[in-house]
Amino acid sequence: MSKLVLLGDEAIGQGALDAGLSGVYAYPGTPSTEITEFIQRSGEAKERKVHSEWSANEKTAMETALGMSYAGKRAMVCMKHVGLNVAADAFVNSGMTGTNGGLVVIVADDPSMHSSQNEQDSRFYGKFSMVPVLEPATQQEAYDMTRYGFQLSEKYSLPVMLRITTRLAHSRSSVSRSEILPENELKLPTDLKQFILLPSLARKRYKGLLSMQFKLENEGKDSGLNRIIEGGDVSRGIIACGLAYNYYQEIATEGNLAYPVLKISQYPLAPDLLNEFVKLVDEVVVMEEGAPMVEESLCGVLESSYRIRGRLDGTLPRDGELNPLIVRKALSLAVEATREVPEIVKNRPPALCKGCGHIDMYNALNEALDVYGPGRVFSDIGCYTLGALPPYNAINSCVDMGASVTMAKGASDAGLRPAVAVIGDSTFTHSGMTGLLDAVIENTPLTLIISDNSTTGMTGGQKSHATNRLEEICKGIGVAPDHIRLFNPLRKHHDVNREIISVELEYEGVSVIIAQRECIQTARKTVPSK
Ligand SMILES: Cc1ncc(C[n+]2csc(CCOP(=O)(O)OP(=O)(O)O)c2C)c(N)n1
Ligand code: SF4
Repeated sequence: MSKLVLLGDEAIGQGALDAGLSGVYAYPGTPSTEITEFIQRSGEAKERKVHSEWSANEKTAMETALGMSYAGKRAMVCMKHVGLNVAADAFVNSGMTGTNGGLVVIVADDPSMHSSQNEQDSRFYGKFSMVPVLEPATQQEAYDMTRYGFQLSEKYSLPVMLRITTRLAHSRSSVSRSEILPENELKLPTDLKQFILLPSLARKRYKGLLSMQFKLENEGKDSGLNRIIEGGDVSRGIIACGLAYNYYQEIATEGNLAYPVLKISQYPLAPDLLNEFVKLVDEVVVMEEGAPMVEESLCGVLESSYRIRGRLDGTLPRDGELNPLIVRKALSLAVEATREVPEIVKNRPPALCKGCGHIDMYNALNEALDVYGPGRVFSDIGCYTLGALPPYNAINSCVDMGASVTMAKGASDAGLRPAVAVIGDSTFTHSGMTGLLDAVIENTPLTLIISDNSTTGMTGGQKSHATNRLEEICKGIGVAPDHIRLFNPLRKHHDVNREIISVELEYEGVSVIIAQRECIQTARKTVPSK
């Protein structure tokens, strides 16, 4: 079969298509976005009519994929790590229902928080849901493990998580393709009660899930994804998980290191494999991206005198992503001086694009709030979060998608007047609408500004479910039509816009202001070239 040069994300997209995928469901989020975009661009996917529209959020994506699996077809869900918090209810319970057609859940973690609020490690979700987790070290493995993930899912009728991290997602390497598998036929589950988690049925399913764990541990050995690679220097052994194996390989080749290695790419881990490995060596260094999950589990298993080095004892930093330099230091190897980062590259904080509508919205809001003093604007996640930076200094919170509306409601309940929420259009349909319903039910005094640029700007301009629907949605939720106000955030309308905000800030109920102007980046792309 052919060879391609692919990003880790693209390798997953191609791997899924070649494994007989029928549908991908996703909400954009760095570093996972390019998987779905790859499938959306693929001619083969179009020809086969593989479903690939964006979902409203990660929970709806996870549930829809579970529905496709119920109908016997192979489905994939893609999200960034914090998206798994949103999808967690569906994800954990999909371990309980099990699957019919193969179901692979791709979760892209972001250690070092290049573009995220935290660096949570998704392997923990796999562990407490008791579903298998795969962790590729290279783009080729990303391709192969996506395919294997569908096989494993269909063998055990369980969802399988594939966890990647930023560097693997966003770097390229050559990938050899395997033969293309046909999609599954539509086929209902043999047990039509399988997906009904009534307590009496759920208890049985849970026992089944528990009883599978030993077999799943052995799968990691049988598949060869967890394996011991012998080495002559047993003074130390390396346990390398996922991408960390790639980093270790790089410096081991350079430095002629001969430590035995336990390569880990599949969870749950078999305790006997860990025991077999630690017996071979005097001490182990555990290298893993994210949290010290394997390291902590070893600490509970091995004799207290055994030396385990890793993120917990400071051999590797406790936070942030790994890289070959960090791995060298951990193994006490000489570190060559690296080149200074040029001044022009340093200190380039992100900024709103010149001419962005969010700027004019914030200028009007800041002026309207002048009379009340600072500290009353709850915001959300998107390009508009950059309103936190000078010269705007316009917002006071950014916690998780949707939290602007609900935090403003809580502060209003506490007596803060005025309480303002600022949210983007895509974030509003992702998880702001339910918070607005809470406010409407109690007629909580708050002003919600939806800064509507008709796109999902921050992740590269994907379609927004909100486009041309916001007014009707807000009416449908029950906001009084007189207090749904629209304006165009342009400098020439500044005084009118500020006045609209000032009036609504005084209203003792729910008001929504829709500041509507298309993102200049997407507008530029849609202007026909001459
Ligand atoms: C749960 C979750 N999913 C996805 C993301 C990634 N993400 C950050 S901002 C954003 C889109 C924001 O779009 P919108 O609200 O329209 O604001 P804009 O960037 O267009 O101003 C997304 C998808 C995230 N941070 N959290
Ligand atoms: S990408 Fe669009 S929404 Fe984001 S800052 Fe630039 S113009 Fe504004």
